[in-house]
Amino acid sequence: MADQLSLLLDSATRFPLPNGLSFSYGTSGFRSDGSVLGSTVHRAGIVAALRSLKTGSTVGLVITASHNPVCDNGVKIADPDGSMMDQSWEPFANALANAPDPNSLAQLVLQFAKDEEIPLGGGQSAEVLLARDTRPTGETLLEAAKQGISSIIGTVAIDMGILTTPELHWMVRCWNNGTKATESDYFAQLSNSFRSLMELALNDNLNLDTVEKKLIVDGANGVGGFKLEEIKKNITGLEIDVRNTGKEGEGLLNEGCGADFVQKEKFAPCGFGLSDLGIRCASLDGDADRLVFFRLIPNSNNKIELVDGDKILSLFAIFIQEQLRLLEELPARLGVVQTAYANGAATDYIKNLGLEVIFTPTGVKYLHEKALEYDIGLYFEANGHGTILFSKEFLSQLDSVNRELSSKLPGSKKQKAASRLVAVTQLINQAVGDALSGLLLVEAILHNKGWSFQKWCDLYQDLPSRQLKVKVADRTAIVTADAETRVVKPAALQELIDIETAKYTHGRCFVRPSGTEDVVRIYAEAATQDSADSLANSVAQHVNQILGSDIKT
Ligand code: 16G
Ligand code: MG
Repeated sequence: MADQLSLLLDSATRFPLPNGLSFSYGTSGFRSDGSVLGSTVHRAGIVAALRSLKTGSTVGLVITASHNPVCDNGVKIADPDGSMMDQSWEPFANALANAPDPNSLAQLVLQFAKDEEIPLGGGQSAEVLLARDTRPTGETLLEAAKQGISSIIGTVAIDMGILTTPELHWMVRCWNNGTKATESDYFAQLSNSFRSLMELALNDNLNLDTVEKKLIVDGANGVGGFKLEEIKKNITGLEIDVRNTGKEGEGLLNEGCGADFVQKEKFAPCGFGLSDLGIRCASLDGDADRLVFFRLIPNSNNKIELVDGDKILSLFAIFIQEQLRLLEELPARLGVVQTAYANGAATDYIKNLGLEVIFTPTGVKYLHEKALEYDIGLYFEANGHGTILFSKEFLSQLDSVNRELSSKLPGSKKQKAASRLVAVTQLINQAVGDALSGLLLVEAILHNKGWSFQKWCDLYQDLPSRQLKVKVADRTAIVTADAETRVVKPAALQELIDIETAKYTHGRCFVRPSGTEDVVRIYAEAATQDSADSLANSVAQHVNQILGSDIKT
């Protein structure tokens, strides 16, 4: 134990906490300006090493700040099944990140290890897979993570290179499942399952000419674009043109481009213009775990028609439901998970399909956890992060149904439905929302259904909505309940929101403290854009009056 203590002290001395700063493991890990994150990433490395020791499995650590500006960076930890680190460890991660000096850091580690019965001293080995995105601070921070990991005796860091966030989560999951886990395995799994799904559309008497073959993808000048360039080499039936790949001269990461920009601004990303009119387009965020689709509106100065996470979710739900309907021998409990940001029209549409819809607070970890409760759990945030989870039992039943149908009724509708479901389970990332796998699944579904982009857009009409953000003295003064749909503190605020909302047809409004920025967010929805704007504005004013703030959009 003496060796462990001195190793920790030495290592921590090289990464002192910057003066006057504090760090918090927010909705998706630690995030801040990349230049001040050395100690935080080093300490996240220690947390990851302990997590691996505790679980007796390989865990992951990824250095990225997703859709944030290029100067930011961040770090988050993936659990052995590829999902986000268990929330019960966040308080320890926070305490460690803010330990004022090497001594208190070492004491925290030793105490935590004791409380959690984590074997220190090298008796048990541990493994952390590492990845980073393309940010300039990534390389130095990766080194900090490696040093944090190796400050726990017996732990090995394995650098998987520059990856999308979902690739790393996928690798951790495969590594622990004992299945192939390299990047080329990931590419092969995506392109093979995509090919299978596309082939299942053949001979279905569909007018496949209605499905435009061309897709233009905005890579946000991040890591997803150049990965897609690799995947597309092994794909037929779809012409993918990747823009904003982050190559020299193509622009800065997430600046005027990327899924977050496109979804919030409802404008085409840079590099897109008049010549793209009528073509189906998609946008990834900087670390490729969010995906939205769009199309330019003619004569509108690059305004777009947006297909957000809600509509991707709806498309996936219809497709899965259609296959299941053909397979009465395969009963499955299908659940759809959304957050309060889901457009009311989307929720109504999905409920009208006869599906169960449940709500969780914002943040992938909450949605993912709920979706695991179903045989097939579909989850999406409106911002484009989501996936489909299949339970182990369902996967094994599907496998046997598929085998049986393939031998007894090859080529039948039922057999094709089973094979389609099998392909979906392989194409969609079971660890976390993945823009690249989601994109290919959308394309394969449109192809199977013979649907044009227009047909997809027309599933339902979004209710007009408005989002505002307000900077307040202390955003934690707002406490919400019921999946963030109601404010419980300060109680007077919810009463005012109710009064304002009641003034509008189809009015809906909620207020929540952001988990990633020092602001309070306001979301309002109503029958017309003017009413949604005015509802959001009046609620923002109430927040302003009650908590003291400046209104920002
Ligand atoms: C993070 C979350 C995302 C959530 C967003 C909310 C992950 C991987 N990402 O980007 O799910 O929608 O934060 O941000 O969990 P906000 O709390 O600032 O509104
Ligand atoms: Mg992201």
